[in-house]
Amino acid sequence: MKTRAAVAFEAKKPLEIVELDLEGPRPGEVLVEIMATGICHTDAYTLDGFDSEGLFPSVLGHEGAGIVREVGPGVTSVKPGDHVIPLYTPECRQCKSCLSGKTNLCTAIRTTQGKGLMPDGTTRFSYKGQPIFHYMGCSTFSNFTVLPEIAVAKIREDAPFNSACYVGCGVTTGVGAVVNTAKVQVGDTIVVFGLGGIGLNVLQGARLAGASKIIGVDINADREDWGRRFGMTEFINGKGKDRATVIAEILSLTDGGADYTFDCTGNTEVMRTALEACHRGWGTSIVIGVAEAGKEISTRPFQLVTGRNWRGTAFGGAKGRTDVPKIVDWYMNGKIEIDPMITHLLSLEEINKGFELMHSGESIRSVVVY
Ligand code: NAD
Ligand code: AHE
Ligand code: ZN
Repeated sequence: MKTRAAVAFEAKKPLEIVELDLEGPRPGEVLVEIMATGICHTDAYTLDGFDSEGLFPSVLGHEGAGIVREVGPGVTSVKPGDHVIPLYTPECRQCKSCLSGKTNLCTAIRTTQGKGLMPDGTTRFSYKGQPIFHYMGCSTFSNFTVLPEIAVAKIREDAPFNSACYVGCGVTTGVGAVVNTAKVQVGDTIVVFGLGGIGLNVLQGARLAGASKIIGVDINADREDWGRRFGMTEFINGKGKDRATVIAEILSLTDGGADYTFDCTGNTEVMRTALEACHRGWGTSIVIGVAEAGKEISTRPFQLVTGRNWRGTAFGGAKGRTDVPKIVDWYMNGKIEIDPMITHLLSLEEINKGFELMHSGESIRSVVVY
């Protein structure tokens, strides 16, 4: 079949809207009509050439929601007509990682996914006879896409696609980092660095968990109002401030350091600040931001010797097929908010504008509606 898609032909170039050829689902795969997709900073990072796994030409996008239109042989867990969210972190429930009960990082198809291929080592997309790579196993910047069955979460049918798509990455990553990874408890103090599409969801996760002090740090002053809207109690404008100054402000606000800090910037200097702003003896810093290829984190080992913990999280520690439908329920029941963070609705033809709005700091989340 044919599908309209925004293709990343080259790094650092705008996406091009073209008609691609798309092969139907093979055994264990499903064809999904994507109804809406968010634009996450990770898409921009890959498009900008910062991803060590970045491949071109490819169909980016990993924050979608849609409807199953066809299933391949052997598919039993979903059927045509089901509403689903694609999962860049699948859940096979059979691999060593899934069975461990210790991680959400299913490894069943990670190798081929990182090479832009379906589990059988081939692509379903092509343009003028040339293969086009998949991205994060999702490729939601195409109106139709093919996914492994283990990489879709079935969701309730009354959830609007324009909002539900954000659960495919940003909402789950931010809220999940608080409730699954950090397991923030009532009364804990937390600091969020970077109040964008992910950071605001960390804030609302902390509010949900009953954190007593919720500090936000950003270099964009406009983010103060945004932060307060989602539970932030104090704001630090980090623009022009060195590490020692930001840490001193946090230590003074938290009686010696935070219980949990979260990096939602991808900046390795900020990651260090986030670790060192943790309380001596027990504070834990959680890396959510994705750093550019080649970047490394550093700190004095004494920071760890004296009891600070450095951790990371992908997809908020959520097990996709199990947890994503629950997070959609949380939204539908009013336990968490999504709609106010979706600042721009765009057509596929306007998708490059979504990247510009992100880079200029004007948007929280842009959603492309097909
Ligand atoms: P975004 O562009 O919406 O937000 C980034 C925010 O960080 C902005 O408000 C920006 O002003 C702020 N910022 C930038 N530099 C800063 C600095 N030095 N100090 C303080 N604030 C600073 O991006 P997003 O979509 O929220 O994504 C945030 C990061 O999380 C990205 O690195 C993205 O790749 C990553 N991410 C990781 C996961 C995961 O599973 N680990 C999932 C989604 C996104
Ligand atoms: N491909 C990059 C790493 C990118 C990365 O860390 N991705 C996160 C999700 S970001 C979503 O917006 C993730 O899930 N990581 C775990 C995984 O298995 O990819 C690189 O550095 O090579
Ligand atoms: Zn993302």
